[in-house]
Amino acid sequence: MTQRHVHNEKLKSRIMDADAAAALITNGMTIGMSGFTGSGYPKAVPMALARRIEASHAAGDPFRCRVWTGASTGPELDGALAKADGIEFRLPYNSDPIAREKINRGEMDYFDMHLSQVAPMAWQGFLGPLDVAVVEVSAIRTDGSLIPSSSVGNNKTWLDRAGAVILEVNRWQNPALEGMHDIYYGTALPPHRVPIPLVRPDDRIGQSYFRVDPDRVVAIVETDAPDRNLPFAAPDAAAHAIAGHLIEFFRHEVALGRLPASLLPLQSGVGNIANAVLAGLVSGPFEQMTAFTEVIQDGMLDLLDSGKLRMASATAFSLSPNAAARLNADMARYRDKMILRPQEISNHPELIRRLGCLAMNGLIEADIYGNVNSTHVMGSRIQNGIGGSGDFARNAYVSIFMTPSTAKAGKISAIVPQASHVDHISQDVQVIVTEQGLADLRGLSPKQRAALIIQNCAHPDYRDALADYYARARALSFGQQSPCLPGEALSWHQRFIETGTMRQ
Ligand code: 0RQ
Repeated sequence: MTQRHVHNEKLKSRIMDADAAAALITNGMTIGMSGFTGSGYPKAVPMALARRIEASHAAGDPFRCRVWTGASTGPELDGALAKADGIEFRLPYNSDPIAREKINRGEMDYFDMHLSQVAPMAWQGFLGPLDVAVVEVSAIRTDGSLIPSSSVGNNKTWLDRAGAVILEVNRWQNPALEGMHDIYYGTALPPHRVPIPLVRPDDRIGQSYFRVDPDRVVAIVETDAPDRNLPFAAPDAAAHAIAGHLIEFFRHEVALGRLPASLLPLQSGVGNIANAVLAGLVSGPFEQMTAFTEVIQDGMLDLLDSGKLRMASATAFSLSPNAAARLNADMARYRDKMILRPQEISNHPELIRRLGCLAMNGLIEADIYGNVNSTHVMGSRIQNGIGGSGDFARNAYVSIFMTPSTAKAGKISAIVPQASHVDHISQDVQVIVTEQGLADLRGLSPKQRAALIIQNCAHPDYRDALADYYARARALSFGQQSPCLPGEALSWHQRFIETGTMRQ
């Protein structure tokens, strides 16, 4: 195998195969892995580690690890390690189905946390020691500095904090990624923190490379494997309707002078609805837009290509195979319009507030007062995690949540009397959009919100049941600020568990 992506002479001597590198990891270690929304995660060492763990189970001497990442990874990491029963503890975000099952069966501890807080908490020492970093990079330069890969995530922190460093140098990653990244080394803990000097989404405030202490690099593994790039479903009618309502809302805000004609920096969650909204903006009236977000997905590339989006700042890519090929074929051009930063910067509450981001995220359910559940089905079963939605929702200029009005082929209403779990309190939720319509909740009392959400957002199949509940809550509730009938509100969910449908 050619070594053309490892240019530092000293580090060349640490090249080994994945099995030899995985053998350096021992029982109970905490591993900081790269990876964010399926990009830039290590692909060979976790698989080798999973094989070793499987063998250790077979030999009756099992070991398990604690795994920290940027966000979700891919089947070669979370999937393989969870399948081998090798993860004892996981943070901060997971979307792998095998790991999800383990967590929901109570066999894996999971700390679901705000993505902006991972690096600061690691530095504060709140999370315990970090034994080893396993980080994918696209190349090692002559001076030993590292060219980051297709995600940045928490890699800067893992490389600085870990006792030992294992690097995967992935030749599949495009060399033209060099120069796209902006790695800011100016963060510090209180009382030494200073303002972050970023005032526009396109500001570059750091350097293009990670630094690493070469003496702590214990292994380098060369790989040549693609990221987990999943196709997006073509937007359905609901997604188109949601995009339409949202674009109409933005138009209205511009007309009232509450948003500039180029809007404000966009943050868009992951998933098909978010992608459809971005696609809708391609034919919308807004020009010279910017994005200050976590993830660059297909819709962002389309917006860049259309010329409507001037630039995008994020921490990772999350692309379909076709979009990844498009990006790779034209990386040098896209590089000038994109910046990948550490997630403590891409999701920094102070920057989100200062820039005035328009936050657009998905949800599992919202209640009639606008409390949003983004994470737990029926209040107890984790879907993915809060991800960056909390970082953005609380600090955005306008905090928008969007969802189809029903889930599971219409059997479940996404609008409920009382959320079975709350990630985003009503104060952090300013607009809710479904295919039925949009509820602008800014400045409204809980009772005003309830009337609007039921009327504008609930599916007609559930509107009467919600209105009936609300009327009885108005009559019978202990208090009248946020009228509620707790027993009945929770039975709304119970009914689904018992009958498989909420429909009467
Ligand atoms: O289940 O996969 O078994 O069919 O939840 O729902 O409809 O595919 O929607 O992909 O947009 O995800 C909130 C999970 C929405 C996502 C959430 C079931 C549904 C399906 C997924 P199946 P859909 P989406 C930036 C911001 C938190 C992180 C975040 C999320 C599955 O948006 O993870 O915002 N958000 N990050 O059937 C029962 C309901 C349900 C339901 C949906 N009411 N009851 N099941 N489902 N609603 C990105 C990052 O931070 C990385």
